[in-house]
Amino acid sequence: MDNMKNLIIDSINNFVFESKHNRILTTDTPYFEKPLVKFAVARDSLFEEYKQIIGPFHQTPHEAFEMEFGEGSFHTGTVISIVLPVSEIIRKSNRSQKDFSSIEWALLRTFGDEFFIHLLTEHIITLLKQQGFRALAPSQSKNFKTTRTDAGPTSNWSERHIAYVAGQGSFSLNDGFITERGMAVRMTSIVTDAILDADKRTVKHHTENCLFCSKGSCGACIKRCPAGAISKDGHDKNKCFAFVYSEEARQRAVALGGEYKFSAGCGLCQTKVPCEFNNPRAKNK
Ligand code: B12
Repeated sequence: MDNMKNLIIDSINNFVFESKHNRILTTDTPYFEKPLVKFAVARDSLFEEYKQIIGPFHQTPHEAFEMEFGEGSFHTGTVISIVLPVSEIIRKSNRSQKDFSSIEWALLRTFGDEFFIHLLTEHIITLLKQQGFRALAPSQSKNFKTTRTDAGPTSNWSERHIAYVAGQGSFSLNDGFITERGMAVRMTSIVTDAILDADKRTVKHHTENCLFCSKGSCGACIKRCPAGAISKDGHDKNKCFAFVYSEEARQRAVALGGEYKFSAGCGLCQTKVPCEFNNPRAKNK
């Protein structure tokens, strides 16, 4: 199935390079650069373990597929994890920010994270259908939910946990996921009944790529957070949520042409930090 994998990877790359929707209209700045695409076996036991680690509501690929296509429709298959690195121009624009996201980062939130990623997953699902397979992007499906728990908002399909299974990297002190292209990335995933070879996990511990968690050094993201939501003890999701989705941030998104419900993002903890655009632990491996 190597040909099939190559077809999927090429198709994702081409869409990111060529789509006019991967551009800020007024400046032609791309939202995303060359993606990282990795594959996980849908029956990987970690997906079941997430019912303990995250909560029983977190779907396995099997459950997500059957919610979409009906009971008994899934036997085996693959989860495709797609990491989209935020473009250098947008990352740089956010580096100089101290109190809230740059204009470019705010536009990325509505038009990159939401509209473009939706178009990209639709494109790949259509490709898989043309090849005789069924597929869905659980984060875009009607069954996707984010609920409030005491620890903060939590969804029933966590892209970072999916990326972890596929070997894309690890979590960090601030919860952000550090890939080989750093933390200033967005991610999405597709579950399919196509059987494709899986990638190997690159880390032994779920916070291995973070300098603070693995070596006790750094902690740069603590100082970058304008909401005081990050400390040596980790990330306070409720404080982060209150800041990222404040009325002020939502109105700022609208004033810039974005959507109220998506707000203006923040991402200060993902920029001007050693893990912004690469894995700071890569050289030590
Ligand atoms: C709800 C949500 C939020 C909430 C809560 C965030 C959170 N940490 O859960 C709020 C509103 C606060 C938020 C804020 C932001 N978000 Co948000 N958000 C989501 C969403 C929709 C779901 C996340 C979720 O429910 N995760 C599940 C919970 C359980 O994850 P967790 O608490 O981080 O998990 C911890 C434990 O599980 C633990 N763990 C414990 N034991 C073990 C053992 C193993 C083996 C493993 C693997 C893990 C593990 O590891 C984690 C770290 O401590 C995702 C999209 C998606 N569908 O995934 C985007 C997403 C996480 N957000 C994203 C972004 C970019 C942001 C912001 C920067 C805002 C912005 N767009 O500018 C901020 C930054 C927050 C931060 N530092 O993490 C990106 C993250 C990219 C990255 N590199 O990490 C995502 C993936 C969106 C995307 N499509 O790319 N977000």
